[in-house]
This record gives sequence, structure tokens and C-alpha cells, in this order.
Amino acid sequence: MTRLFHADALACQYDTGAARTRFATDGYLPLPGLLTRHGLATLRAESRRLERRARRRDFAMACMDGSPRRMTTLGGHVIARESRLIHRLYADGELLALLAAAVGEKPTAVPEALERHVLNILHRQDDTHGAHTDDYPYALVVFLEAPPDPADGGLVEFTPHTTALTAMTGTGARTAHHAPGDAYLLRSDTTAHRVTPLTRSGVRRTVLNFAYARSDAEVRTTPSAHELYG
Ligand SMILES: O=C(O)CCC(=O)C(=O)O
Ligand SMILES: [Fe+2]
Repeated sequence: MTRLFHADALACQYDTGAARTRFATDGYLPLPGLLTRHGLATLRAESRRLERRARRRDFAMACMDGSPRRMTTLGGHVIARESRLIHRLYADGELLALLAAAVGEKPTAVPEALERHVLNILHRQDDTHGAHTDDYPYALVVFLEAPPDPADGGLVEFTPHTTALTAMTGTGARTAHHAPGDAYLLRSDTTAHRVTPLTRSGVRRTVLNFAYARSDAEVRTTPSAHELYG
């Protein structure tokens, strides 16, 4: 199989120790250009095909301080049935090795299919994935489409080492812009995060989010994933 991603993306861009320190400090580690050109084209085509099964969501999530969800989503249970490609990529040995090098332990698959690998599409003005924390500790977010201009919104905003969603409006919040083919790794259970609203129509932001667990950790799941992907 032609490669979908650069297995050496971490090693090429970081000293491993520095990457781990940065991830531990910031709760966020950018992986620019993780996908190969072939990988981006293939996964884009796959997401276009899957989008027909996706559902429009427009609600306030009660368990996350009523933060808004205005987006189109497809849950991991459907993707597991419909996309062998994404199902395989999620469990790819080289991808897991890259993640292990960044976080300092081998991430394990999330037990629940629904939360494992999801597709999030922002495609209308004001679309946003409001403030939250994830149930599981590690999220690899892979960009298939993104507005080229940061002024168009769709930025990931995050506050390290806090689960308080009110912190998102404080001075500790940081934003990052990514291009298609980029990815980032997030310590998603202890880093409050959101995606800023699209400021105009005619732009799209599509990501795959791969969630991973820690082998030893107990997880208290929230209703959030079922509300957004069920
Ligand atoms: O789209 C993003 O950048 C973040 C996605 C996310 O936070 C999630 O799916 O839980
Ligand atoms: Fe998240």
C-alpha cells in the first residue's frame, strides 16, 4: 500500500525528548505535513464518500457548560463499518509507534467504536465545535480540509492543564491554524479545547479525530460522544 502518512514525521521535526516535553507542557504538539500527498488525496476522497452518511448537529451540549455544536459528524461505529481504510489507519503499527514516541507510552485503542475515529465537518458560517474536554487522553486530529486564511476561523483553541471550560475565554488560551495534511496531537482529557466559528460561508474544515486510551487508566465517560455521534 502506498504510504498515507510520513512515519518519520516526528523524528524529522523534533528531538524525541523535546517533543515529549513540549507535549507534556502544552498538551498540544503540531505534526505539520503528517499526511503524504497520496494520503491527503485518498483520505479526502474517503471523507467525501462517508459524508453522505454524516448527520447535521445543532445543539448546546449540557454536560459541557452548554457549549455549541454546529457541525456535521459521523461516528466511529459507522466509520468502522463503512471504511476499511480509516479502520486500518487507526490501528497502524507505525502510526502507533509515532504516537508512542511523542507521548512516552504506547496508546491503546479506545474500547468503544463510536468514540474511536470520528469525522467532524464545519461547512457553514458560524459552524463551531464548542468548548469541551474529551473522555479519552490522546487525540490525533488530522486535517483533510481547512480554511487557508486564519481570519476565516476554524482554529483550534486550547488551554493546557485545565478542564475548566471558562478558561477558554481567559488569557491562557492559545490558538493554532493548520493546513490540509497537517495533524496535531492533543492531551484531550486535561486540555480544554474548542474549534473557533467559521467567520464566513464558502469555506470548509474537515478533520478525522483518532482517540486513544492509556492502558492503565480508568476512564469516566460522559454522555458527550453519544450526543454528538450517536
Ligand atoms: O477539530 C478539532 O481540531 C478538534 C476536534 C475535537 O476536539 C474532538 O473531536 O473532540
Ligand atoms: Fe475534543
